[in-house]
Amino acid sequence: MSRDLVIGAAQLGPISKSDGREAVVERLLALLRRASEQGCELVVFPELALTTFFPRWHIESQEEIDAYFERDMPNEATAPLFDEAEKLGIGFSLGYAELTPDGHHYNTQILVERDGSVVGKFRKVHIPGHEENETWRKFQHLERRYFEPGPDGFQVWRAFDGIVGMAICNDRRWPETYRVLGLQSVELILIGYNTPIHYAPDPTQNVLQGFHNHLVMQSGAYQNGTWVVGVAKGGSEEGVDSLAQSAIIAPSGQIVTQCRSESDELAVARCDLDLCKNYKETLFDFERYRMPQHYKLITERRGARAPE
Ligand code: ING
Repeated sequence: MSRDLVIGAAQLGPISKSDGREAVVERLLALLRRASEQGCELVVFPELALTTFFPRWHIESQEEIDAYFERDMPNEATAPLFDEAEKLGIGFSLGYAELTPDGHHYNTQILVERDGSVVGKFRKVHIPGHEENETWRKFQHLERRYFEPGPDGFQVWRAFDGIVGMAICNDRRWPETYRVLGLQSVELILIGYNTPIHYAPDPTQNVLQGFHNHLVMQSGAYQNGTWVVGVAKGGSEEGVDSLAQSAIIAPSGQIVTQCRSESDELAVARCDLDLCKNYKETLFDFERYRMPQHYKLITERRGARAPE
């Protein structure tokens, strides 16, 4: 048996501060149309895909901050993307900054089915970086100032004839993300990211960014028997270099396709969701082999504690 889904990882190059959403949506549309020509049924765009990565700046004015957020989805700027996708019969997932009617700020990713219906929204759980302006840094990473953690955790949805979950950027570094999705029988995890190459708290990690990116996503895929699609906004954006290397990863943990550039690029793979069974029903048969009575510390304890 096979349950093939053709997926496009739609990597973006940099978005300047001065780029309007309309210009960005034109780039998304170009990738969407290319994906359609290549037979894609699902296109995955990166985290915060409509604007520049604004948490790199300390912005004083709440009005200026809120201008990076979307109050509705779709809205005027993104309607052409939703309309074209529906017309082409392609589903997509898109990351953006969300300002809810009751005033919550989330780092959000939406999933839309091939018929244009909204499957669901995921709000980033692990918010990285710092809260206060740290002037010693070459650039800021103020996600913890601008975003609240998503209140709904990690959910899955029945969509695209499979079981689909989402995670955003820093979420991908945590094994709990994949496991919580794995325990809901996830078959496909969609992840967008913006990862600056320079890591100010420990620059020895700079040279390892590409390795760590693939390390965590390949491990998460293998250890839970799921497909993982990781999509970057990469390249040099407002003077900050960000990792590209978008990839589609099989339940074996192998990368089946990967972007080669740091700009707008589509990487396509035919993903057989039935391949998940090879892992979920053998080595990682959770019901048979997991020992949750020995995993209690994972939810009981937040920080590590050394023995006396
Ligand atoms: N970016 C980062 C990531 O985990 C981060 C978090 C912050 C990395 C600072 C390096 C330095 O890739 C996002 N957008 O979560």
